[in-house]
Amino acid sequence: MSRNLIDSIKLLKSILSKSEHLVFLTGAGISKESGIPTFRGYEGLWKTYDPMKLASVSAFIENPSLVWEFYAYRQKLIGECHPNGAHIAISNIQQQKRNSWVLTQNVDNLHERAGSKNIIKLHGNIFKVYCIHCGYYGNMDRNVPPLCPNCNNVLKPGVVLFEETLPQKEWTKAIELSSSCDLMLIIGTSLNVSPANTLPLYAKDNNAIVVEINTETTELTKLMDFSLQGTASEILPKIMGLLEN
Ligand code: BV8
Repeated sequence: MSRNLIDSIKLLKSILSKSEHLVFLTGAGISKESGIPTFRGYEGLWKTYDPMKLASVSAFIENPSLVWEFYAYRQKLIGECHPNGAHIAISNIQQQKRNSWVLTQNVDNLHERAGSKNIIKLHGNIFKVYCIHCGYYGNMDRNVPPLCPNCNNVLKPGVVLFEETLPQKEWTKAIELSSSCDLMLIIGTSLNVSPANTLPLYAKDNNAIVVEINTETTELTKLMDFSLQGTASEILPKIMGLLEN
């Protein structure tokens, strides 16, 4: 870890200790070191696949079997992965910052499995299914594509697809928390996808300190108070360490 990065992290010590309303905003990058591919950037899923053909509502209506091939592949892959040091560090920070929340764009449940509390899943859960015809919501079963037990239509993956609005309750809560936080740690997200990418703006509007932790710069790096360049599993345990000393 570079000297500059270590010094930047140290500057966060008093900010983190004083924070009373801490929010984590996470994306696919935090799960990369658990073996789950990101969407964009080097080796990203969208370099190989077209998201609008595999992860959008129109794609699901037009060709549900193709969408289910993609989601069954990701369910299998994610099912074999485990939380990494970054997920665990967030869970440990939350032990000391009881009023902190995790707003995640990820659908892999790794924050839950790392022991985090107060989690808002902005884009749903890949192990759930939903019926767009009758509203049935339940766990994925072995059949691909799964059929609705109520009306026998093909069920949709329990994730928010492109062209699909985010769950109202979760979205409203995410705006409320982002608008009232005093510190937002933004980890492993390209901030490409709306409306999740507007949450740092709500935090900034409330004069919160916003910190980006990413291996690259993003669309909003210029907006950040701190931009810590490195991997989440390297940086988050160091940030957790600030609370211990
Ligand atoms: C909505 C499904 C209203 C779940 C996902 C034109 C037509 C239609 C829609 C739109 C349009 N233009 C804009 C839109 C809106 C659209 C959108 O934002 N599109 C973008 C691509 C332009 N948004 C929507 O459709 C949303 N709904 O707006 O409803 C509406 C209604 C009708 C019509 C229009 C609008 C729904 C958004 C949710 C879509 N679902 N996935 C799944 O399969 O997972 S999005 C997908 O991207 C994932 O959910 C993912 O979470 C999300 C965001 O990506 P990131 O998490 O940021 O991941 P990414 O790979 O991009 O970046 C990883 C980062 O990590 C990188 O910066 C990398 O540098 C970094 N990194 C890598 N390794 C590490 C690391 N960092 C730290 N450590 C490491 N080791």
